[in-house]
Amino acid sequence: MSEPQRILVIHGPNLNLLGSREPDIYGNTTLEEINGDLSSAAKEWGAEVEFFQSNYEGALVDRIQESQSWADGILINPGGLTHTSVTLRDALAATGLPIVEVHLSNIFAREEFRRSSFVSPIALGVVSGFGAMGYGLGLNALLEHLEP
Ligand code: CA2
Repeated sequence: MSEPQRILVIHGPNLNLLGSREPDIYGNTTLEEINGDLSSAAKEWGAEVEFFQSNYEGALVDRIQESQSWADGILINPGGLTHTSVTLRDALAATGLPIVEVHLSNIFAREEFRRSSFVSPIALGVVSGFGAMGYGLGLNALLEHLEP
């Protein structure tokens, strides 16, 4: 049997607030529930997932850099840093790992400033607008890419 694929799941700034505010935009599911569902799906698909959430850009960069030594891919919702951070994009690109970008909301159907992403050009693909379900879709796509 082949080794399990190891995936780092990164949640950017403010995503720790999920389920408590703005349910009309981001839904009622908490981050804990999203991680729980992803853990179950990963188990079913024979993969291993590790989670990291931070409100600090530097902490996210450190975790991404460190993952290069063990991870096979990264699933990330960069939160607001999606639209602002060259630093986060550089860290992701430097790993050389396949990246899947996830957004709960459809960023293309919202304010103008949300319609561009620094991460998308270096991502394998983007899932945007399907709420919490998007994380499972993104993980599935990432694992299929790693082991078709
Ligand atoms: O749709 C997404 O997943 C976003 O990445 C979420 C970010 C936003 O800045 C992006 O444009 C799109 C915001 C994350 C903050 O999440 C909150 C959740 C609950 C209450 C307040 C903020």
